Amino acid sequence: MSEFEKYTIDIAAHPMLDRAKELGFLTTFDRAKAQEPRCTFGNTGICCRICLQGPCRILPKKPGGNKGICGARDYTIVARNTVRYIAGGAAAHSDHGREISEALLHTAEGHFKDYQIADTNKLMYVAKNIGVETEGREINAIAKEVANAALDEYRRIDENEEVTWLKSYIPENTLTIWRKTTIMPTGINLSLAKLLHQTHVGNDSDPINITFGGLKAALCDLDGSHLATDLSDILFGTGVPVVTEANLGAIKADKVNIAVHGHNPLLSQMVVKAAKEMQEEAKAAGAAGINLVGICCTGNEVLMREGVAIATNFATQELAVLTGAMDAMVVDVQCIMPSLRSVAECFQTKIVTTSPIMKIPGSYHYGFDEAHAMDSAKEIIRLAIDAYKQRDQAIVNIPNVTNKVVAGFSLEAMLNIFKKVNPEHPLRVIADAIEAGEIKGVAALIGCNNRKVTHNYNHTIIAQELAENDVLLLAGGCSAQAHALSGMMNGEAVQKYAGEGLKKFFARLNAVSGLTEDLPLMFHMGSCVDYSRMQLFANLLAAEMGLDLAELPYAVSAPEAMSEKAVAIGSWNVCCGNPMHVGVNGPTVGSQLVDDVVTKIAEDVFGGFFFWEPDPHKASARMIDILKERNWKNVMRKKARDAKAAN
Ligand code: MSK
Repeated sequence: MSEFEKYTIDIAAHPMLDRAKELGFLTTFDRAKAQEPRCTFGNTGICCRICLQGPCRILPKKPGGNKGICGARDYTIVARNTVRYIAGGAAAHSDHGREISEALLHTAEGHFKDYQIADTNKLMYVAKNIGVETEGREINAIAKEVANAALDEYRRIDENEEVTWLKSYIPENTLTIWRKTTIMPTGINLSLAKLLHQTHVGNDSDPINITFGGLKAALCDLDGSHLATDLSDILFGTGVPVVTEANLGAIKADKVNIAVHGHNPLLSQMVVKAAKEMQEEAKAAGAAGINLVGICCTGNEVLMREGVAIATNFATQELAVLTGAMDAMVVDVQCIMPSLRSVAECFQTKIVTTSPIMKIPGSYHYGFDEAHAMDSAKEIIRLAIDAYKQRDQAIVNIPNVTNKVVAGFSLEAMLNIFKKVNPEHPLRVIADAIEAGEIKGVAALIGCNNRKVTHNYNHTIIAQELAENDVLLLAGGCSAQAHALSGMMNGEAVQKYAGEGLKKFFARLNAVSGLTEDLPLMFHMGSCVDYSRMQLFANLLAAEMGLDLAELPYAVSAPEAMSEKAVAIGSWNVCCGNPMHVGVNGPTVGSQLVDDVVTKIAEDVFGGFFFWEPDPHKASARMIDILKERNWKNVMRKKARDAKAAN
């Protein structure tokens, strides 16, 4: 039994934490401990830091202490803090989408010679969806117009013109609710700038108005994510089922190891391509070749499209370096710990930052140039090969832990499997299973790791209990990686954890899927921008079942939510009508009023709502109850309709 069991349930992490202790390196787990006890003001969102007079805290027992210096009440402070999280998250996702849009435009114009349009079917699908003419036109002309339409989402300043992507993917009745509540975004940049203006000191103090401004920004997150997913598929291909492995054992002692980490696939895809061409250079340096592994959502991107193995997820990124066998960690944007540089100093590892907006003091910065992407990728790989030459093999210590992973389930890949059962109406396969009571519904498992809970524990318990109760699972982001690391993303896990109904459902699909492996316990749909795939899945399933999104037996869980992006993602899920579980304290708990709005009133308005539940057993039980209740209501509605028709 490891002394680190309270930190993480990942058995590969335990020996690495032992090693950190021996080396005197304080990991993120130690740093989290050092932060205890947490400031209750900050922890509940009632600390205001938006002007230089602060920080102001809500101190109800002191005369005048129930308001900030400017007079802002708890509800104003909590609402402002929460929506500023959303603005940060939506800016990150959307800017990622903008970079992909620019890359598609430059590729179509012939300026980015190393990129090509990999999926013309997806291009045609997206073009038709957003109203771009395809008939008789050249591929590059269509791609250019699609890329410009995506960039218009950012450029638009006319407040009467709505964003295109949401309009083309979201059911009309949901759009109507968004319009009535004035949260339908116009331009992404405009909406985010307006929200920061709205929450400036001395501006909006109405918590409801602020919250709805935040929801508009959350929909910008969905819009930017959706176009990022679409355009990445066009540029790099749409995921198809792949079989690979996960956990630190995917790092190989005899190879030049390179981890790709972050979110944006523009660089990592090129590293994958370059690595294939540079195996001989690695061999000339004495290695058996180049081995790529992924961390966080860049890892998910190259897993989906290229079958690259997963090394680990967010909380344990430092541990990949502690193996002593990581020669380079190439990072792009978001979720990259600044501490990576300090741990890398203990070894030969090069931490290579590549984005002008993500540098770590003391690490190696290589400005990635998309116009010469292949050359850039090759230079970065050469750095790793040089580092390998300096590696001390005597100190390499790679935990012998890997698990089989069956992943790569873009929505298109899933539909292709369902089409083998029902070619005309592929999602009828799921609808029939729900209506027959074989499965209770669908749950999307998403989000990060959060040091306030034991690493990967909540993810695992919730997934296992939902599966045992016949809930079909989708997974993405670091949540998907948690399941991959612990061996829950393969066919064997279905036998081990699924209830009888879910087993029967998978058995029918396995009989026709044509895959070399049985389907896994959950469909890994990609990175955190790819949660847009999950929402599209929900939209199509609701249409197939003749339901509104708010009636669909579909729920979402982020058991270890951490980032600002997670706040934005949770918020757009609520706007879409989805029950949204969060396994850590919500940012609104400091104000009863704002908390009631997002956990109760939201359901009356959108059909979706947040619920905070740190106990994973209670969380899965509540999700199952929600799915059962939605199913029961749907049966009652149908009975009422049938009775009316019979009269
Ligand atoms: S990487 S946002 S820790 S899912 Fe997308 Fe993981 Fe959350 Fe980052």
